[in-house]
Amino acid sequence: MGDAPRDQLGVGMVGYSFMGAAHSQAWRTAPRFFDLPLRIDMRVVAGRSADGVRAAAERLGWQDSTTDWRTLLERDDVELVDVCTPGNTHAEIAVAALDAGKHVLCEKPLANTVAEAEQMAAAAERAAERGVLAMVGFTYRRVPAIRLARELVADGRIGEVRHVRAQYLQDWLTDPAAPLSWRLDKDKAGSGALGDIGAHVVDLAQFVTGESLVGVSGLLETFVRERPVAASSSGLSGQAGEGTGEVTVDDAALFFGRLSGGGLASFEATRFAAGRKNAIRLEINGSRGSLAFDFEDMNVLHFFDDGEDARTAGFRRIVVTEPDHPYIAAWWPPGHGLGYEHGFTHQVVDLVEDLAAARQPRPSFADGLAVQRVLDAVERSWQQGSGWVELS
Ligand code: SOE
Repeated sequence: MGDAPRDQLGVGMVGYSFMGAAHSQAWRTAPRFFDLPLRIDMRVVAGRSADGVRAAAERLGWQDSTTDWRTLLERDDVELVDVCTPGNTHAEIAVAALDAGKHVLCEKPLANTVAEAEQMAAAAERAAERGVLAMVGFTYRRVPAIRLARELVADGRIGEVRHVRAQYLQDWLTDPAAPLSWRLDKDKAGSGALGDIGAHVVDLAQFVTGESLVGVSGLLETFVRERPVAASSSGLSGQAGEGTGEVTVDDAALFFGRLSGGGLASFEATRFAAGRKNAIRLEINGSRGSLAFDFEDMNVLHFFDDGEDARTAGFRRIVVTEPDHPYIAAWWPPGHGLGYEHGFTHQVVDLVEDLAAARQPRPSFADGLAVQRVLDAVERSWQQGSGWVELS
């Protein structure tokens, strides 16, 4: 690139809570550690409360704020809209932004229903014909150890995939006094643990193996059906207010499926795994070896090579902090490790590089729709007594 001036990427973000803060730090940090082909300009953040959004703009580093996300679409200095709102608003905002010629980054899961996700994927396809691109934010794809796992599978290091064992375990709802939040409201979130965190492991299983699920069977459970209404909330926690309300989503989801290559996959997503804070566990057993990952030790990937001398073979603990590992060279000296927020930063890096190259970023809205279809199939299976549901 030399010293030529870079084209600018003006960003407008909608929503400024937990995910908005995570995305803001990524937009701020990416150009400070990576040599990006576009100059990121954090133009404006939108949110419903005038005071709240003004304070968020100040705190998170946005130049301007607004209470009306539609104004982002009218601004010539906004080239990309980053959607960090609850799922029930994704389709409306993302479709309007794409139709207005803005690139879109949309938080996961893509939508609350398959119908909305289809509408979004169709809008993305239309927009792509005009060079306007869309991506869904399955950020854990950008964890270096996960990216390395994908490379090893693609290189044939574990052979044909026989088993995927995927879990996403959290415990922020074990206390029945934890108040209701939008994540417990079907109208806003679409589903509970299934869509919020199960979606991540479905995406990871398909991403790392390079295969897709062709059918599933599932079981959902809501352990605590009534909770205090929230007087206020911040991130995943909140203050209980007066009275109680109904939990309208699942607390936990258990499902299994078959992969397109013939392997078997099992999934567990729960917010009731006491002591498990953000345990994303992925184990893949192939015909030549295995891989295992746990986000609670996110800088490590375990690798077993079945071709090794049986006397010394065993799971190898690879510390994924070396310059030869994905994304690492841009960060700290070898061995110093990364955290939760780095996945979001890498997401921005990959997205900006794809936009500059006019290349479809992945996961695309079509990829997000594929995950949505799996979530929907799990729900339908549960409604039909956990019967098998085919995915085309
Ligand atoms: C809550 O379960 C949550 O914040 C998810 O919504 C995010 O996608 C995940 O990264 C962390 O947990």
